[in-house]
Amino acid sequence: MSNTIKGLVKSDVEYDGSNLRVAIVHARWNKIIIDALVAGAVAKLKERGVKESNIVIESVPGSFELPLACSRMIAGSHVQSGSNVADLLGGLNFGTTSPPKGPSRTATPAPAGIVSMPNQPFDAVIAIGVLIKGATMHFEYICESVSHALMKIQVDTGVPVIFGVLTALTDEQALERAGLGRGENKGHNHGEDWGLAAVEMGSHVRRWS
Ligand code: DLZ
Repeated sequence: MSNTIKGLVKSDVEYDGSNLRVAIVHARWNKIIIDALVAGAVAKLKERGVKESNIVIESVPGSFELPLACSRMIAGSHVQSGSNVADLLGGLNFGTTSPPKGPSRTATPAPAGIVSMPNQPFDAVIAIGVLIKGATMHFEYICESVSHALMKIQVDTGVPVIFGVLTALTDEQALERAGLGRGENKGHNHGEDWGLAAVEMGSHVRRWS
């Protein structure tokens, strides 16, 4: 039994994601940790019934770029394309050697491995980044501005933006929050919580609308 009062209490309701469309936007800084978090989020989305074809994944260089990417993806284009889940998991070195796919913004027929997505608005967006404190003030500025900007986007648009940005003081803290701890405590993959939060919030917003 856990002896801590901290943490997320599991919901009594199993939210159904089978009609939801969810975007994941992730930074590429600290990629080993990012990959685990994205995989955790995707696993929970799928566990809740979100179809692979309704999960769109895009990458940006760093966490500072997440708000703009979320904002533009929500605003959306008529036809949006991005890496599908199978491509992404291949790019995460789970068995294939296919190169990671970058963002794509074309409305022309998609090349092999890129799927054109139906024009259904996103029910939730998960913004995933890993910020690890360094020697300068960069960390503080990026943490502050990104968290404020992501909150503003969800309040302004009414589309839930799940805050999947780890703000860790050490490498070890970040690894543990992705379930990759190097000691006895492997930690917990917070990406899983973010996947569940996206389905819960996406479902709530549909009900509230
Ligand atoms: C510059 C920078 C630094 C120092 N650290 C991180 C980090 O730990 N995690 C992260 O996601 N991005 C970092 N970046 C990159 C910025 O987020 C951004 O990509 C660049 O400043 C370009 O706008």
